[in-house]
Amino acid sequence: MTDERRLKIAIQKSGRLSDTSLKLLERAGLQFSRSKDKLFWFGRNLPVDLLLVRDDDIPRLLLEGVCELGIVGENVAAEALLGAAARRPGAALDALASLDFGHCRLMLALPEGQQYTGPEQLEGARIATSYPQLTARWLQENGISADIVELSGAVEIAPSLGTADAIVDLVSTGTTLRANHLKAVDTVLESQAALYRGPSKLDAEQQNLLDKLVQRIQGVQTARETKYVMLHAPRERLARITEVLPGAETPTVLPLEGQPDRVAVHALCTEQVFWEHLEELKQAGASAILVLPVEKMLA
Ligand code: PRT
Ligand code: ZN
Repeated sequence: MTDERRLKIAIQKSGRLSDTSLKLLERAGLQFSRSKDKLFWFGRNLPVDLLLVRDDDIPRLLLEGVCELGIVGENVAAEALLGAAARRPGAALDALASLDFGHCRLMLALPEGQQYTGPEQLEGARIATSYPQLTARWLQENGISADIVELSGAVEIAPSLGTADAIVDLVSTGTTLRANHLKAVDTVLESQAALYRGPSKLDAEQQNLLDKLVQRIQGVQTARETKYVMLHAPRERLARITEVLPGAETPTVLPLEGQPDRVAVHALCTEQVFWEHLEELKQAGASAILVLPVEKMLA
């Protein structure tokens, strides 16, 4: 493929999403010639290159067709898209897959001592946030008119400085809020990292490559959630065992040498396997229970 037809994927250069995004692409079989501080890593085994940028730039790079795919938090994409759609109606990105990392919530938080009775108490209040678009939409959905104070960082100190009555900010563990004597009281948006596709037009060969990549990334995702379970069980308890195995397809049942009443059961479990499941399996008569990770899957 000529240089300009090579696909480009944007990920965060350094931050909470960087390592997991890169690992995901590597598990999908992409290899890059790394350059430690450059923004651009050349794809070695496929005509797919990597752009390493600030997460906030990813939606714009996709919308402008600089790259075809990007991994970014749903919070960042949603905020940018609301802004872009206001300037240019119809601006949109396709969310191809939620990636189950970078989980957080965009939340309304109040000073600890204050009661929260509902959004209506925000009428006329000053709300500090780095997410003015999402905050404005949420207020509008709730029929509230309030003042949005846009800050690019350190939003959590605004109430103690007296520049805001409340904040809307990202929360994961809640430690930052607690340290600033704030409490989260309402959710504006739940978020995780997701794979996005920009609107740029592709030729057939590029489209094929993109489809293959997306399928592989989805395959990595499914494999991460999937476990291969092997166990021994009394033949007569097979129905019960299959019932307990979470999200199992029809299990493979194999004879056990010298033990006509017992069989080996192998099953692909597409839902999380917890200790509780293993305990239930044991109770149902299973033994030698093994849970193995699945590295790759292609349905
Ligand atoms: O430099 P660049 O612009 O690329 O990075 P950034 O500083 O804007 O982003 P970064 O790396 O902090 O976060 C990237 C993405 O990770 C966010 O857009 C979210 O999608 C996701 N994410 C998940 C989070 C958090 N969890 C999170 N906790 N982003 C930010 N935070 C902040 C939160 O606002 C709080 O101030 O981390 C602080 C600690 O949170 P607590 O609740 O654990 O105390
Ligand atoms: Zn950022």
